Amino acid sequence: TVKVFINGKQYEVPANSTVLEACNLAGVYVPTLCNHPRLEPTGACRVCVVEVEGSRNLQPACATKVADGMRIITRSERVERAVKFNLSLLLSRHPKDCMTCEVNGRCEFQDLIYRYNIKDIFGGEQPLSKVYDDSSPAIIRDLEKCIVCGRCVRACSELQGMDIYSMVDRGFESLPQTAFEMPVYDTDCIACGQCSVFCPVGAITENSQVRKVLEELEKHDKVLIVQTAPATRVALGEEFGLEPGSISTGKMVAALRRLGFDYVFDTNFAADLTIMEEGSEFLERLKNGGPFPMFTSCCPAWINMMEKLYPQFIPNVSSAKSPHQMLGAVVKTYFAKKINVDPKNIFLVSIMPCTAKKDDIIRPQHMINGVPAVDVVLTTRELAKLIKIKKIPFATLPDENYDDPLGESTGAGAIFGVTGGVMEAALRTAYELGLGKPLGKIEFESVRGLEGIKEATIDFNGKKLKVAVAHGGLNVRRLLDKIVAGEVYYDFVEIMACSGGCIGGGGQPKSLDKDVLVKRMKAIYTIDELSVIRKSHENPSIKKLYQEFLEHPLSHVAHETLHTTYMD
Ligand code: HC1
Ligand code: SF4
Repeated sequence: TVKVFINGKQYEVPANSTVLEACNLAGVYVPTLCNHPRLEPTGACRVCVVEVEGSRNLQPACATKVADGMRIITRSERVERAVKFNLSLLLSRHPKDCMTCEVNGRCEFQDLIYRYNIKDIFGGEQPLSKVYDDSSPAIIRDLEKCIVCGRCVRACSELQGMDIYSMVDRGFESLPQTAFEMPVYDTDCIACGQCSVFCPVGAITENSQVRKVLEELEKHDKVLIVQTAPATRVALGEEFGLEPGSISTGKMVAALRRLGFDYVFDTNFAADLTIMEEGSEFLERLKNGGPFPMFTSCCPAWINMMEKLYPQFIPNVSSAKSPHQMLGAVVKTYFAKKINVDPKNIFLVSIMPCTAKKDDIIRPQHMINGVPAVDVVLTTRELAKLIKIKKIPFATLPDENYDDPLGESTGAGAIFGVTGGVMEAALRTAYELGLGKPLGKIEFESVRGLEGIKEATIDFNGKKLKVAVAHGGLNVRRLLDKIVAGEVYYDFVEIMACSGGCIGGGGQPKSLDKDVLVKRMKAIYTIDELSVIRKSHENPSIKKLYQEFLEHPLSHVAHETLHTTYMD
């Protein structure tokens, strides 16, 4: 540690801290905009400037390292004047249509403008960028709102390894642009939405369907069904002021009923169903000799990446649809029949931590007898918005349960929401179904945690299975490149395009908490631990669904309903 003085008071801070981290540790407020605790600092926006004794110029706190004995001033007239000037400049080239902005009320820039009482001193005469890109079903880029912080560029490159954007200078104005200024959907973009989660303003947002869902809820001329992903329940509360990692499953279900949905089903149920199919597929491949590695298929951003950049792996990816598609397919066949309603008159919404799922639902392979299996995907953020618009008092709602028959789930289904979870759930079931004997210990610790690439060797009745788990596009690409080069061999690989898996999805609440993924991850494992049943094949509702409709895993009807194909 080193000693620093902040506004005259002495603190001890880790020697490699930035001035910003030191101030945060000391509880001293420093405004930030381009900085994000999960991205490399750049000092671009100069909103975090401070005085450092011995330096002539103000220094960006995010990009300045502490030194022993450093004297830092965060509160002075000079600092205040600089912060206000920098904010005024940004505001002068920012539209003033906050009323209709997707992130109104949740905008880091708006908060600073309010806090520093910035008036539009330049009169908003600067020309605004005209880039409006709604080519993607996943995200919308409205670059007149861009404040050039570069967080989207860094998220897409540093975390996702996709490099879709770079800062292009156009006179005094730079913008995060795609190569040749192509519509983002025509690039290699995988629709993961990380750029939208890291955008502090409304320049990149999910392609919102809130109005569409409001309209359906108000018309209510169809049977309205909703399903919720494993990872939404451990993050939704953050939008209502709860700590990251708060589990709000029961309140979320209650809110969805108050919104007017007729049935609230659980994607976790379908995660159990996925394990039945995918686990059985893996056992088949073990019998038939491959192809290996088998890759998991539930992450649609990974599927986009695979089809665009690694099409040689098409035969390797499990043919199992993702859980929310399986649930959609079961709703529009089995359940429609059960309630005697034409599938055309069912409107199914998936609440997902993910923007790529918005892209996934329009794949032609996912049509069920001429209707889409899932009609609309809302992100966790959009659900929060809907709940707020409808003035539902989230924090004081009672805990309610999911509806039958597609609402019962196990701990194995729950852990789908975190990196390593699909692998662990699949191993729990493949082991017991394959070997016909109970697992001693059902936790597979070696595939847990937030390390980017995890490997394990599992003893499968004498056969040593090599498995790997990767999450976050950059790690995924590193692992795949090694597999392509023949440097490593695995039997089974789980891939999630976002860091942390779905808990860190592009549709999750934005967070400036650097430990947000750890907190959400812990919540997911708590749900597993508290579950009475923790293996997918022991889910009674799954057993019943096979008895009444699907016959057995990989049956003809299961293939027709629950499996898919890929294309390059
Ligand atoms: Fe996921 Fe999945 S776990 S992909 O990470 O397989 O989005 O939460 O819903 O479908 O179950 C996301 C989460 C989600 C699917 C499941
Ligand atoms: Fe990059 Fe993902 Fe944004 Fe596409 S959606 S530009 S891949 S961060």
